[in-house]
Amino acid sequence: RGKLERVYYDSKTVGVKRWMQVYTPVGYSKDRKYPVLYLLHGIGGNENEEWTKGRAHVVLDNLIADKKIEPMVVVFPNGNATTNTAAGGRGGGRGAGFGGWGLPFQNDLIEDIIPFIETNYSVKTDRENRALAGLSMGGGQSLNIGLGHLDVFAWVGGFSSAPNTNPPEQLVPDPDKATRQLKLLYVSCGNKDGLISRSQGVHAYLKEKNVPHIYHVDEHAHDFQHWRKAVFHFSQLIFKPTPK
Ligand code: FER
Repeated sequence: RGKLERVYYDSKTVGVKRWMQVYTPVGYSKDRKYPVLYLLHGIGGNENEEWTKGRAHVVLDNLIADKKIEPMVVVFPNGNATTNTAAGGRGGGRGAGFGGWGLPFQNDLIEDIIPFIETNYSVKTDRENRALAGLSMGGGQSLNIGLGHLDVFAWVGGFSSAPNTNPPEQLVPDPDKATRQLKLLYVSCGNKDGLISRSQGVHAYLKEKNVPHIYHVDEHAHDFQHWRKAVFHFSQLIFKPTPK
């Protein structure tokens, strides 16, 4: 089993100390450097530690034990970057521009969280060793921020992405550039999920523009049956020779 710890960091973006959970794999050692997956929760999450309550770290433990994935550091931030550190989910969630979930979280991730992780953990610091994925609200954030920062992330995944997802032509304004830069773009949703039209729209646009991606639809709804499978699948594709 790896280790989950709560760490506090100074968010210059928000102006307060915030916290996140960091998973280090079994045998984590400063003698080696690890790739990093940033994994974002949904609107009901974080103060409830959504991904880890959903046992995502156990899925990763098992895949590492089976040598199916690279040992990696996984960061579970709070995706609602407001001064109310207890807010997590709905607090400020649906305001104009989606409150703390929009630009504030983008800045918190890029300017505060990633530098904190790269200073305090033994990790690789190039784009091909950073992945960004999330569920629902966090799926929308991952597509928005990840595709908007191809210089930072080479692997991007949106699971059951919510209505905060930018329109596809805004997500990928330059299909050739995205095709060149991305190692993986993964879009998944359950076919019983009321939000599936967002994922369908992204997939249709990517297909039309010939941007390589994985589009995975299963039989689940907006729930952890889908998300556990998504993280099981996505984590086995990242930090490896490109599946393209
Ligand atoms: C919405 C429906 C769902 C919405 C967000 C969600 C902001 C997010 C759901 C989740 O994160 O689980 O209309 O608008």
